[in-house]
Amino acid sequence: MIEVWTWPTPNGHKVHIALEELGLPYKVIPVNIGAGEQFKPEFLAITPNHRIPAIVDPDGPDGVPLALFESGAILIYLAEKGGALMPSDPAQRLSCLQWLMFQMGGVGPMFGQYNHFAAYAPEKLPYVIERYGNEVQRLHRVLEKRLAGNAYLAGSEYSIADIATFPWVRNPERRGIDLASYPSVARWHDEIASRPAVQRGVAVLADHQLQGPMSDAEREVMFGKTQFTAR
Ligand SMILES: N[C@@H](CCC(=O)N[C@@H](CS)C(=O)NCC(=O)O)C(=O)O
Repeated sequence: MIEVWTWPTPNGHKVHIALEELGLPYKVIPVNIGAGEQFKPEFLAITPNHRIPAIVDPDGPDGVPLALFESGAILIYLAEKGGALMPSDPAQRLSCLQWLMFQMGGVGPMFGQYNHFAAYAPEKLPYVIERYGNEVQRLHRVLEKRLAGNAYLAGSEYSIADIATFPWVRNPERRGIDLASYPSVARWHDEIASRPAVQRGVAVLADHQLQGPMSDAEREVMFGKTQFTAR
């Protein structure tokens, strides 16, 4: 059974949703990133980047066990293994990969930086918050344009590109986004949110989600010396 080393964050949710959509059996191994479990030797043996998600598939390619990190690579692997969630038409497949890369290189990092500077940074730096806030709005405009003319990001088929992007677009109020300004993104969001597999995916470890402000100890692990110690 596939082991999923994970935590209930947008990057973790991508993998939970894909596994639920594909109906692949999996075992959740919680990695509490606020408590520093991402730095434990057993997790570092799977991913040198000490970030969730990561998977271990004892039945990898050619039956050889496989450890994999980076949510985009994991989604491609799972889609290929499950034989779904990636269009087979060559042009649509590339479109799916293109929007997956757009999420991995744009939406994820930019929304993440916005969250950090707007919600967690000890000092509120107007230039930085404005820069990432503008980038969040710009990326929503790109999604809006794409989804105004297409049912899904890859084109006509629901795919791992949607699964990668959805967890970052949900809870838009956290990013100062009103989806009423992006009607096609709202239509796409609501349709995906209503899928039973998506609802099961975002419920994984939901009871572990951070409630209220971060403690000083969590802050130190995520943003202090523990995070940046050479390992
Ligand atoms: N590019 C990576 C990003 C993974 C990532 O940033 N994961 C966060 C949670 S969403 C994490 O593990 N953070 C732990 C930390 O910052 O120490 C991916 O998509 O897998």
